[in-house]
Amino acid sequence: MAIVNHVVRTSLLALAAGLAANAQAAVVLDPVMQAIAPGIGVKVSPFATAPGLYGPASVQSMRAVTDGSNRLFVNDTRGVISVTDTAGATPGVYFDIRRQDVGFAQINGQTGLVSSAFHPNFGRDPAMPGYRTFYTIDTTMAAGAPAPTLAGKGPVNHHDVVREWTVADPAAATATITATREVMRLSQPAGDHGPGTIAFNTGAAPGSADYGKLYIGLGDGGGVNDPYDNAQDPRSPFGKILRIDPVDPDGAGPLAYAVPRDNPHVGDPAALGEIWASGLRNPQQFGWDALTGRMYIGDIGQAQLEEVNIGIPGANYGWPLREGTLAKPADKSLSLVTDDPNPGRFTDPIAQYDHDEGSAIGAVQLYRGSLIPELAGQMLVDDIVNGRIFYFTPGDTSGEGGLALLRELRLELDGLPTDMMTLEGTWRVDLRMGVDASGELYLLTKKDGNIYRLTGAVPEPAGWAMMIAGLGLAATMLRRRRTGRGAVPA
Ligand SMILES: [Ca+2]
Ligand SMILES: [Ca+2]
Ligand SMILES: [Ca+2]
Repeated sequence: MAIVNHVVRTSLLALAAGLAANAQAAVVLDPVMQAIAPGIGVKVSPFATAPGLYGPASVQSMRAVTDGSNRLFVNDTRGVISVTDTAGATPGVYFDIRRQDVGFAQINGQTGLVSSAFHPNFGRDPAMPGYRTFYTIDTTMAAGAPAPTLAGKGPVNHHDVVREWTVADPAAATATITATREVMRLSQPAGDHGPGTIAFNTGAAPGSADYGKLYIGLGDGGGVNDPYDNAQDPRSPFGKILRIDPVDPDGAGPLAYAVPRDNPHVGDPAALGEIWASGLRNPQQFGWDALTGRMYIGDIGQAQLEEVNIGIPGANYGWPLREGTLAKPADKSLSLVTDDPNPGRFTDPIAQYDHDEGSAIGAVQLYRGSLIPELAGQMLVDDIVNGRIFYFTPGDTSGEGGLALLRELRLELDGLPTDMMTLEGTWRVDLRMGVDASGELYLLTKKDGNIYRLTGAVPEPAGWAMMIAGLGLAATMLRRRRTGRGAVPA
């Protein structure tokens, strides 16, 4: 077996891999050869812990509302939305879907109350739509459930349901629900790679085309290498980001939302009008740059590569035919990548990292806060599993393959270098990120509901000996602080 640079060229392997159509196809063993180097350091500070009503809070996202209250709503997939504020008020339970008669069922760690989105007018202008509404996506069992609005290809494992909730008073500390309705119900073929994020483009101004449009990120419906061929099927909602107007156009009838006329596939009978982007494996987290309005999508990879994509209406990000900037064999039993070129119809990521560095991309968060000027305009991403945080300049092409060059964010707690694995005391941090209305950054641990805040930059790194000593020391100090043993300087 010959090894040329970082690729293995062997016709035997290519044939075994079902790659005979392209005799030149080469398996790429190390898609990104350059290791991610350390970059700037920031201070991390414990902020709050979400209340664990049904076991440790499984926090997957945090939403700021722009009603001037500085409230932060924290989404626990076990069924709870809790609320704190930028001052770090002790989080209280805002909403508990288990107390609503909707058939809620958390089947595994990728299901449950997966995401929530507050209407951009929530708590702002009582004369305008959305003043008292927020939206959630949750999972229910399929047996005995209403018929789905949209169905993925393959068997039926469970349903994903987008719901609208109306509250009595948007300023209240807990949600008193006065009305609810199903907006959309989807049948999903497997238990994983389902809903990730639902969100409004909070940067869209009232009256603009994107204002009040709800984006719904859906993975490929589950399994290895999209076994039911959902992501490339324009009639399947899975492996897509959908965009809908969640307002029921007639207040009755089967369709409880509208398809925006400016969606990219409207008028194409071969495609669902709801589809905004396609060819995604598990776009669990996406969001917008508050300054430019540009959308960024993280896509969790299978074999080798974790992606950051720019959101473009109508774009096809290639899954399961592409992973990162490389190709995937048509043979679904193979989890590997080859160097076949992009045939042109797929949109490549602007940044990627490989599984030498991590294994699943979490947040994609463009920093527009003011506490850390060193990160202004930088895109921050994290690896869900090991909790490492990387950053890059969107548009930079100085990395391998003309993509952006990633650096690793260094963390310090109370003046001591640390990292999220050490702080959380686990090999699986289950890290996500959130942002407040001022653009400041928070770290969310889905494992236990701990929330941290990034509060400023730190000087250049200490020596290695200091770093190694500091890793354990910072964690010990944090544990003491949490258990009230021993004063720790603020
Ligand atoms: Ca590598
Ligand atoms: Ca209707
Ligand atoms: Ca892709």
